[in-house]
This record gives sequence, C-alpha cells and structure tokens, in this order.
Amino acid sequence: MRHPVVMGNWKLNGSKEMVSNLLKGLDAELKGLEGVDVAVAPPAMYLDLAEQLIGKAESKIILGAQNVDVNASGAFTGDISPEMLKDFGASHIIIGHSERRDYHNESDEFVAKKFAFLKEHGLTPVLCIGESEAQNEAGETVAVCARQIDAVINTQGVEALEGAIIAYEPIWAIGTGKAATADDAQRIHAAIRAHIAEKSEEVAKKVVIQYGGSVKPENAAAYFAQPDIDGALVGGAALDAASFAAIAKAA
Ligand code: G2H
Repeated sequence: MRHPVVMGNWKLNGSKEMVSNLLKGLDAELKGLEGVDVAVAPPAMYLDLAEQLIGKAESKIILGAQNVDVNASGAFTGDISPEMLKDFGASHIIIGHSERRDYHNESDEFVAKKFAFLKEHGLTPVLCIGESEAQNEAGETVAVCARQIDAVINTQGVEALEGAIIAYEPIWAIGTGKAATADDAQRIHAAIRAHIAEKSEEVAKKVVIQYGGSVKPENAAAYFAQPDIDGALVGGAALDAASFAAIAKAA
C-alpha cells in the first residue's frame, strides 16, 4: 500500500556539467521503471537547469531541494522560500538533515516550523531524524527519533504527517560507510511507526519512512526487503547515475 521513494541528496556537490551528465544518465537508466518514486535534490543553484533537463527529457524524476526557510520574503539574506522552490518545480524538500542540525544549529522546533511552512505551500517535507553515535550507544535511539517527530505532531497534529516523508538517518551511518544492518534499521523503523500509531494508526500505516546512511547498490535490497522501510535517502551513491539507478531498481 505504501509506495517507496528513493531520493538522491546531492548535498554540496555539482557543476552545470555534472548536473547535466547525472540527470541524462539517470533518465536513460530509469526508463520504464515502475513502482518507485525517484527524486533528486540538487543544490538550489542548479534547480533551474535540473528543471529544464527533466522537462526536456519528459522524465519522471521528481525534483526536490535540500532546505527551505521559514519566511516567505523580505530581508532574509541567503534564504530560499517555498514559493521559490515551487517556481523551479521542486516538490520534495529535505528538512532537518543532521548536517543542518549540527552545522547550523537547527533545533527540533525550527525544523517543525519548516515542516509546517512546506505543508502550507503544498510541498512535501522529507523530515530527517536520527540519533548520534553516543545516543545510539546509550540506547536513546527511539527516544531521540520520537522527540524529533513529536516537534511536528505536538504543534501540527499527527495528520500533518500525511503525505510527508520521514527519513530515518542514524548520524553515525552518514557518509561513513558504516551502514546500520537491515535488521537494526527495521527495528527502529517499526518503533517509529509504532510511535506514530499511538496517535493515529491510519497515519502510521500510510507514512513513508525512508532509511538513509551509506545506502549503496550492494546493501539496498536488504533494506527494501524490510516491511517498514519504504525507500531510501541516498547521499554519496546518488552522485553516480548507475549506482543511484541500481538502488532505485532495488526498491
Ligand atoms: C545521509 C545520506 C543522504 P550518505 O546523509 O542523506 O548520505 O548516503 O552519503 O550516507
């Protein structure tokens, strides 16, 4: 009943040439692929080019972005609004990535505000959650994930999660090659779903929960075989068309 979503988070990588080659390569690799939504989040700078290339190829690739501000317009130097993202065809917007939480001090409350703002503008939030290595070792994983989700539920109601995507990304697995085992990831995904089900079983059943953190063509199928893992948020491996396409095909 849930449709898997495989999304590439390109982070701070790219050039016009790289965006063009990657999207052309992906379009060729993904022709005819059904049953999975495939999205990419280039740096905002390249959304215009990506939108043009996706349009020209009549590709089914969904365009996303890596961040959004909580203001619509005005004196907010360097920020990007939901309407600007929409203007370039981006619909799936990553918020709360641990790199933004860590390097830009984004709090659960601030991320929840972004979540609400995206929904208000008809965009799909991809809400990243996940624990640090120390929290993992202290057995706090589920509590941390629950707290991050509750920042949304407690301010917007559990129904706000309808149509949104949650990406569970254990911080210690990001870009480290140290991916969580499929069994461990499944256990946490099931606990996250159970936490949402305490408020609404209906929403819990429907919400897409991606796994993220060193997903590669070699380990993707094991994650996607788990009942509560609905696709992936992919970083490093999304920068190579063949690798990213192999992950999407495994979903
Ligand atoms: C986690 C992930 C993408 P990577 O940040 O969001 O990156 O696959 O490189 O671990």
